[in-house]
Amino acid sequence: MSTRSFPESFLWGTATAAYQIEGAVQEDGRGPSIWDTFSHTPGKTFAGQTGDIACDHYHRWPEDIELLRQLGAPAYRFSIAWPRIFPEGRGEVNERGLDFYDRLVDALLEAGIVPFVTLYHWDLPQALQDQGGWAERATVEAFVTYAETVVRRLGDRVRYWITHNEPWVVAYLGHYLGEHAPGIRDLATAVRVSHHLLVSHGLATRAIRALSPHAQVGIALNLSPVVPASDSDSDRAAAQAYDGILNRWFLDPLFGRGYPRDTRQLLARFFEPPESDCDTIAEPLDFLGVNYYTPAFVTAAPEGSPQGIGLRLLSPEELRARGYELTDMGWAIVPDGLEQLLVRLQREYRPPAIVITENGAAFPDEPVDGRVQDDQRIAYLAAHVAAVHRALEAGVPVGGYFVWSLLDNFEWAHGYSKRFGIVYVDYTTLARVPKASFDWYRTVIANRALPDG
Ligand code: IFM
Repeated sequence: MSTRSFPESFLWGTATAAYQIEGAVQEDGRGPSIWDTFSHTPGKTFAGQTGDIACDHYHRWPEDIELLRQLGAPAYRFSIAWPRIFPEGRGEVNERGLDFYDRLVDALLEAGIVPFVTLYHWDLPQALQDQGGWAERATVEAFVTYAETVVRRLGDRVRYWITHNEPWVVAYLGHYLGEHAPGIRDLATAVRVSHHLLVSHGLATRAIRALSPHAQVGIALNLSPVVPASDSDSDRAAAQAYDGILNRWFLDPLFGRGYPRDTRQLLARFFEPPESDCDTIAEPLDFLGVNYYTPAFVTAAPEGSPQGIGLRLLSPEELRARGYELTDMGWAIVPDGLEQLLVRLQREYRPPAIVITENGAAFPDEPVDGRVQDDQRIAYLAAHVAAVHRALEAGVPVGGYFVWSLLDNFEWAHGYSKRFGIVYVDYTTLARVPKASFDWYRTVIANRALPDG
């Protein structure tokens, strides 16, 4: 009997997102999204790759549900493509788009799998971007209408809703660093966008509850412990500033404290969010979704650095020089960071429940004789699940853990060059090959425990 067992109610799962797996971008009335535009713009993604076909999940979903059934995980997290539901972002509903998710939800339930539905995983309808996108308050209203439309259709069967995935990434990679769609590079826009995302979260949460009183609503934040690169005052101040931008800017208003004062001051010359919106943002959460991959290692840097506010993140070379093992993304592998993060969240915010909505790693997997022996991923996942277990023992209310990702998929600007899946996808044939980590995870789920050792 393992000493690291998990409660029977613990929700094990895997996660995916619409644009990363679906393909079929022109099918059944789907409109274009900002990721179609961005990925088709030369120079934006690895080798010009796009999500046009991706894993072809739009056609192969029965096969993917069969994989989920074999895995035995009680839950599955996926996202809905807004442009399938509203091809123009608002206005006329595309019933065929809703039908797709309706069938998917029914099939999941038939397989005994609990759906966790993310409403916004980055594929804004291009028509809304043409009107200013998330920088415009009108997009908030369009999002709420979209959320209501989806909940009206699926809310009788879907209980768990995630409004947004990683609003920091949407704001900063999409609107400040320009590495994600829509490719804007303007800090003021990024801060404004972060505020609109949070307001839309609060309003959508209210709307979901009004339509579906049994709903459990959360948001998935990308959170990391922030580690100063040295003990110097300047590095420690930079780490404090970055913690404000990455973590507290989102957590504080969600948990009813308003925006953190230090970060507000730091960003005031770019955008000052109206305090009057803070009550809306603070609509109580049923659970906090945590996406964790790696800590952020921060050093002070002159004004005009990539982060624009006197700091920068350490590069993969610098991390390697410090002895960290890295994933294929160049991210340091630090499982203790997850435990620290969870303990901090519990101590400082007391969320009613936490769900690890994403955790996983990219490694350069290749099949050998039809088998993908991804031992590095197994080690990564085992160490992070162990960290979750330690947090549970310390009293953190973690209710679930979702591996990112079920399938190798379109890793945004990296295209198909980074493989996060526990199932290998051959992009020539679109064949799925469960990796060794799939078998490992299946055993953990079946035993509700990590093997000893
Ligand atoms: O693939 C992404 C996902 O869409 C959001 N969270 C991080 C993952 C890995 O980069």
